[in-house]
Amino acid sequence: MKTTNKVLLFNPWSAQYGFRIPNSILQVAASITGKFEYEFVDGNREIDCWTTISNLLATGEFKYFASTVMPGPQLKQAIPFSEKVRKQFPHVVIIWGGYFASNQYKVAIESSFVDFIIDGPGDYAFPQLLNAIESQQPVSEISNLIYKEGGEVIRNRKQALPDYDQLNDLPYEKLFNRYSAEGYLKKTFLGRKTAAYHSSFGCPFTCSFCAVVPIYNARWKGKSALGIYNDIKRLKENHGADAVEFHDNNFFVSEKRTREFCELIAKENMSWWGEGRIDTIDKYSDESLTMMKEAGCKMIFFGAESGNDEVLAQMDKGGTQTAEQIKRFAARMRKFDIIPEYSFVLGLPAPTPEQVLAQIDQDIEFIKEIKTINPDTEIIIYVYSPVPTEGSELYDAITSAGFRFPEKLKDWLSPAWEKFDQRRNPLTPWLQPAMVDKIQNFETVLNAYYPTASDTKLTNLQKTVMRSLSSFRYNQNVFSFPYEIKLLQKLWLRYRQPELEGF
Ligand code: B12
Ligand code: SF4
Repeated sequence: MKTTNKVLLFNPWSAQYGFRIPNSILQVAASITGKFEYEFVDGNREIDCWTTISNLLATGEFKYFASTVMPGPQLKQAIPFSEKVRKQFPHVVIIWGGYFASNQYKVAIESSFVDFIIDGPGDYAFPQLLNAIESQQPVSEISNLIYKEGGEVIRNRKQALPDYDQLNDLPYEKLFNRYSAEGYLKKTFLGRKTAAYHSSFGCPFTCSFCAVVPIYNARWKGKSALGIYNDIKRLKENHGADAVEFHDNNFFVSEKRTREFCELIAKENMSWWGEGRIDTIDKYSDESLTMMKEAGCKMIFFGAESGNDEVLAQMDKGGTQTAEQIKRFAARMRKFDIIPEYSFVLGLPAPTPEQVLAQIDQDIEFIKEIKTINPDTEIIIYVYSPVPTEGSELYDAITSAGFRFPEKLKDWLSPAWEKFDQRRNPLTPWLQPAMVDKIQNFETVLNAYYPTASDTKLTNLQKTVMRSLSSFRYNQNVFSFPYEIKLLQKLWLRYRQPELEGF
């Protein structure tokens, strides 16, 4: 008999090149493996993605269109495709999950084309939802679920975080049968075939600007070191992976887990990268940092955020990070030859425009100081884009400064909101265009003066030319209209910009 309740798992387009293993839909697929039949569609790997989707749905075998949705570029396919599915295949149930869906759930569920939202981890909630629909049972008891009933938006309670080690194996083979593994294991500064892996839920901190907080409420749960190692070994042995990007929000929460992982991975001769907190890893012993270096850890991404202790206190609730520590830690990492990749968030609200600008200038000076302490430090600059953590001090500040999110799902498709998502040009009322220009021009000059070590395309000669061209501007703080630098960056195209590419 023909199956009619298959699930189409969709990863909307998110990157022009350097496609990553789509761990969100892969993990969701694992949750229904053996229970429901499914097919992957990865917008990054399709030439005519809508035709692929509509051809699959037209077979009549699919009852569910399930899409992961991050803010930014993914909305460009997630929104119009979901709308078209509703129009052309009205019997198909549309389910969204992922960071955009969970954080902007009101605007998404109020649209006429999203039936259910998985709020946070979908590992238990998704199969439960499908089972309930199939057996026509109520969904009111399913945790991590948002839906509409009688015109009212219902947000069910959140459940405890799943135990990563108890989840089904990730169905890599099924994904790689549809899309070649080669297209996902990409060349980076880490290795020739870099895999993307996600090994923990959430984060134990509550930074007031962060999108992880409203979803995980300061909870974190990691997979065991052995579990991570076994998966990575599988990717190495079966597909030749020689490096790993850890996509966890905070890979390094547990020093014990990191050390256990280092002991296991050291013999595999692989390079790896992950995201962590300065105040967490600064507590690691020298022995742990040595183990990490020897086990292949090349670079760590840190939210340095700001060089102002007051701003850090406002942003980093629950943390202990200070400006002094950020500087000291950059020097410490140099000793262990692990590159710190520091991200800064500039342009936070302040009572007057003068104060906003003064804060930007102070952060620029701080970044330059960090570069003097450890020139290898990679700097990533974001313009502050608020995430509504209702009740936080920062949320109150931004709403009283007049900031509002779009009221209709489709409004998120406007170019201005897309830029907002990419944290490049937020529509925040306290930031004047000249301030945004200053931040971006400084970044252009900085990137030219210190070309990023993770760029595998720029030659040493190109780097030297960039540095001499930008040296006057950098040293004299002359950042306006850096057209000559932009021209060169454009010429040597695809100059790597982690702030745009996501990493
Ligand atoms: C990989 C990644 C990317 C990749 C693309 C991913 C892809 N799918 O191909 C790239 C590098 C392109 C990317 C880009 C961006 N990203 Co991104 N990205 C991530 C990252 C690191 C991992 C995502 C992932 O694979 N997670 C692993 C899976 C297993 O976890 P998960 O997605 O949470 O999935 C679980 C649940 O959410 C749920 N679920 C998720 N999807 C679905 C779908 C269904 C149907 C169901 C039922 C359930 C479900 O169930 C899953 C299993 O429990 C996350 C952070 C993170 N740790 O998740 C940021 C993150 C999602 N990105 C973010 C952002 C903002 C961006 C950018 C838009 C901006 C930027 N500068 O970073 C850019 C856009 C760049 C561009 N191209 O212009 C933010 C979102 C913040 C927010 N406001 O909501 C995050 C949270 C990072 C952060 N902490 O700030 N990103
Ligand atoms: S430490 Fe990072 S992931 Fe955790 S709450 Fe802060 S910004 Fe978010």
